[in-house]
Amino acid sequence: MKQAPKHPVRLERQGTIALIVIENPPVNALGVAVRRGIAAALNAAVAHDKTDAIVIAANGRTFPAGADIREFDMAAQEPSLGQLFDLIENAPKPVVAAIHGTALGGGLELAMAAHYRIASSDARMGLPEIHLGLLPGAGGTQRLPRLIGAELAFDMMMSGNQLSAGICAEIGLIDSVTSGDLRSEAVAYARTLTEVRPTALNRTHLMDGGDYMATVAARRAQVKADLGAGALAPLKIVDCVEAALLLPMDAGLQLERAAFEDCLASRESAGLRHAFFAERRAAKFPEAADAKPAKVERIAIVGGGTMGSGIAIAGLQSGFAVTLVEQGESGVNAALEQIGAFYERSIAKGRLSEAQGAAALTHLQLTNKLDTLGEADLIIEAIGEDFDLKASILAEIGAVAKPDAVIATNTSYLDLSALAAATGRPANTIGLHFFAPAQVNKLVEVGVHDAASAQAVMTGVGFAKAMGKTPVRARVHKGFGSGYIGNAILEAYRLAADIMLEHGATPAQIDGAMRSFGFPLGPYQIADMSGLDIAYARRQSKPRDPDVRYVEIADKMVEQGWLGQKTRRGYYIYAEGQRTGVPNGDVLKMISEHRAHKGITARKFSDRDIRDRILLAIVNAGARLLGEGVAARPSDIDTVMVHGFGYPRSRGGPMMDADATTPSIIASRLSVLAPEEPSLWAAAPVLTMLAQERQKFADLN
Ligand code: 3H9
Repeated sequence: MKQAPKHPVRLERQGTIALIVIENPPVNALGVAVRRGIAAALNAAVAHDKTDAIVIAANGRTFPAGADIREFDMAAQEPSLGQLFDLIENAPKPVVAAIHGTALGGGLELAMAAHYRIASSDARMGLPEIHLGLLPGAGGTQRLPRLIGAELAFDMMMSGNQLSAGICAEIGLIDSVTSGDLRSEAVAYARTLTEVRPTALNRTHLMDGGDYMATVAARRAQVKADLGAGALAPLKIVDCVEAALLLPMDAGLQLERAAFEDCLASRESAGLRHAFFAERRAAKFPEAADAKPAKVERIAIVGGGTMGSGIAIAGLQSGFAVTLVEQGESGVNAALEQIGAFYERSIAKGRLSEAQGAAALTHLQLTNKLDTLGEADLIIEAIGEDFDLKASILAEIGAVAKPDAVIATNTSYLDLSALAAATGRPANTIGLHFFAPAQVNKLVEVGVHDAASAQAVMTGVGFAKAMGKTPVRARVHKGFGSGYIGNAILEAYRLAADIMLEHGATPAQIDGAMRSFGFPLGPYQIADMSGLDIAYARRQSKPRDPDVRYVEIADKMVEQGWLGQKTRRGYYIYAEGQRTGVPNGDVLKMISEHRAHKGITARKFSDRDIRDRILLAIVNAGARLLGEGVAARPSDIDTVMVHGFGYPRSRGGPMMDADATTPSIIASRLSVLAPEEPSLWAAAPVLTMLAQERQKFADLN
């Protein structure tokens, strides 16, 4: 963990104005040293008889982006943010917050405790605590409704969205916006101030709650209906706003403090905070020590199907020039239709203006000529999963790409080393495995093989980050055939589920059990959505491991032409145009015939049995990937499962969940299941090691 600078706050003077400058890179988080520094500087500034007013500003990227989240798991140290903000609010001389970058969470609460606020025109403000399972706990829930009214305060706190400086000025959250030099404008503004503006704390009267009580009741009902009674932070936000309307400030602050502590102690917040840091940790690749990302301006994508078009859209949306190569005129037209449909939808929904949509499309070049690839800095092959076809296209790409271009394949399970060799320049070739829909899903597995150069890997990482994606390193291993991290785990997940189908559970029961755990969809709903033929082709393309049990049910369905939603018949039957179906009785009949044929007697599985077996298989597969060096850290697996497969983010991920149970209990529960299917449930060596050493997966992060 990085150490905060020893003196992260400086006090300067510009005539009669005292300037308190925070400098705690990278985001000026309000850790203990910063809080102490601000308090000391403020006291000194107030004590100085030549001080007329005080400006609080920050150096570097941003005004504080919040409390230091890393401190939440440590013992509290004074002054707390609440104590510091009381000090600011009660200062006898006017205090101005000078905001640039992103004033978030505790950073915005700091600004609200000041008497006046001025911001750069490109600054953004928000209270994103809800994304961490928290609420603004340093006065935000009390000061914000008093400044902008309960309705808008709810919107900001419930969504966690950032608002532009212009909008903040319109709604009364800040006093002034400048496109000039913020620091000098703030000092000039401070010189005009003659008095401390009464702030929330100074108010003796209560806020008039009468008009707002219906709003509060409606918000509470809405949260319960949308999220259920277990949605701690949203419900507590409603309680706090209600308190802001009905109680004096001090009582409201006390209630907020207790509500914040409750949220902080919740499993949900621990999971969300873990997910936040896991994503950032995942983006740290060891190759960064040896190389920096090369500049990427033009990307090219070969293959304009759903995946290729999705990557093209993601590229356009992030400001890259994009060449999309498809075969023949019909391929080009189909890709254009998909991309055009995205922009039409986005414009219709008001997410983009017509001008923005049209401007993005001017950076798209659609062609059927491979020789256009010579201009691209990064070329992504995104055709179907057929090794020979991919190898021959990659060879053609290798022949025309410019010498320093990076070539990437979007394969999800084919042999990356062999595909890289096919380009004739394996050092420049990596895997970039996007997840559908690529224009939305943030996950990209960066496939690393023995011959790949650090430069190529880092260029892939830099490109993924520039698209706002979360890159996760996945090293190919011997016998690579099940995919990188995500698909390898999904394979274990499905096998655990299929074994239960053979033994008496139904697809709907398994799907329901996994939904009740928090997955948005169960495994058979996903199979129907993806198309059963895709996984079938993958199974057919590789030799079967004789040590791994094979369940033929899905193969039999494909042979019947039941491919899922695309044929309106899969594990479920779908009415025309519907995406949710009813259980397919023919599949249930097929499963029971299959069971009889194999001589298996059906037994009952409770929802808990189902979840246990699947979750144990997932954790064990994750542990195996760690042992094989495919995944670098347990938290990378968590990131992949949360983004790629809808593992509930509020649980952090499967490896964090396993730590909560403890690896030794996981190992002993696995030992009960292992005889049924050792390939799935015999504890992986890493798990056994952790159990023996009484360690946790987190120790390997
Ligand atoms: C809060 O304020 C509670 C209060 O209401 C009440 C308290 C009592 N703390 O994201 P990036 C690190 S809760 C510690 O890659 P970007 C981050 O881990 C907080 N560290 O950059 C990373 O470290 P590393 C409410 C933090 O430009 C580095 O900074 N605030 C914090 O893509 C760069 O981060 C939030 O939830 C933090 N608060 O995005 C805001 N924030 O270099 C959370 C960041 O070692 N932060 N780091 O990997 C963000 O949303 C983004 O970081 C931000 C910059 C938009 C600011």
